[in-house]
Amino acid sequence: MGKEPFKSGFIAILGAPNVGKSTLLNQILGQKISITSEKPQTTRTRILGVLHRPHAQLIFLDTPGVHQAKQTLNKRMVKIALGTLGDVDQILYVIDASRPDEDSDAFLLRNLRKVKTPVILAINKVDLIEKESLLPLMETWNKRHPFHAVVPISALKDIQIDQLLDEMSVLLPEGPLYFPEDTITDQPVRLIASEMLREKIFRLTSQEIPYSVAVTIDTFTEIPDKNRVDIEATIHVERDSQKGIIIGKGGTMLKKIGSMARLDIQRMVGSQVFLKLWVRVQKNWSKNAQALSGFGY
Ligand SMILES: Nc1nc2c(ncn2[C@@H]2O[C@H](COP(=O)(O)OP(=O)(O)OP(=O)(O)O)[C@@H](O)[C@H]2O)c(=O)[nH]1
Ligand SMILES: [Mg+2]
Repeated sequence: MGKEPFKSGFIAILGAPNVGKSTLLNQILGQKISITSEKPQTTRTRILGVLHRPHAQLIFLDTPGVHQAKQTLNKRMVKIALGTLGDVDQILYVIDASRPDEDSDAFLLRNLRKVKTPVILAINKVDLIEKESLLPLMETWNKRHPFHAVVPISALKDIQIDQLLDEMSVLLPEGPLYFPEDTITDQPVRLIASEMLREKIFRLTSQEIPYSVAVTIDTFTEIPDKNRVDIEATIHVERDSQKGIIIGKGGTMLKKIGSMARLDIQRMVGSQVFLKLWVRVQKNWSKNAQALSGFGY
């Protein structure tokens, strides 16, 4: 018997906003590196995550949800997502079985046709639908694109994720070990920390607030002999009124954001975390090209 070949490659996770792309990446890795929320347009940048299997290395690129964007920030997000198309070995296309997004999917499928990259379709959130509606949905989608495989899954409930990984591994080309065995992501810890903060704001606030917020880490100081990390971060908003909402009555909202984010960051760094937060108004940053680049978008 010959030696089993080692397979590896880059896989872009693409789909409409809110279909569960980041939830799926976290479930695959068994670790939270990409933030999630019940609101669309949560992910703003390309998030890399590496899965090590016995005979394969799967390198995932989580991307912002693709939609027909109008705002400056959203246009950049879509550009980032579509920009992965040509550079990957495989595409994992994710849809939400419980809620069609015709416009976004039609737009994304048009872009998919321009590349030759093989595509696997993951029909996510099957935990939310009646069993009988799955087969017709699979048939409809099979007609829309020559997918290499169609796998119904639930990212949240961990249903059929192993089957999906098997399909993806088979389809990967033979290749090298791109990342050392202990690499999970290329994102610096402080960047993930800023994202954890942004996630809490996405989850705790409503209307335009989540979309008017960017977070930067000002200082990140490890104090090994105290097994502690001290972090100072700034929450940037676009208007004075938003600053008031983020701080909340008597500072309650800011406290809530801080304590929830602290738990996530502590789990990630494996030590105690002291978190100090500031709120700053930077007028209309989301429409300003220079400000966007400054925030890494
Ligand atoms: N019931 C159910 N909910 C899910 C599943 N997967 C994701 N969700 C939920 O769907 C919402 C969106 O999940 P995200 O992972 O943030 O979606 P996304 O595709 O990354 O969204 P964007 O980054 O905004 O494009 C969250 O509330 C998740 O908990 C699933 O399999 N079942
Ligand atoms: Mg996401």
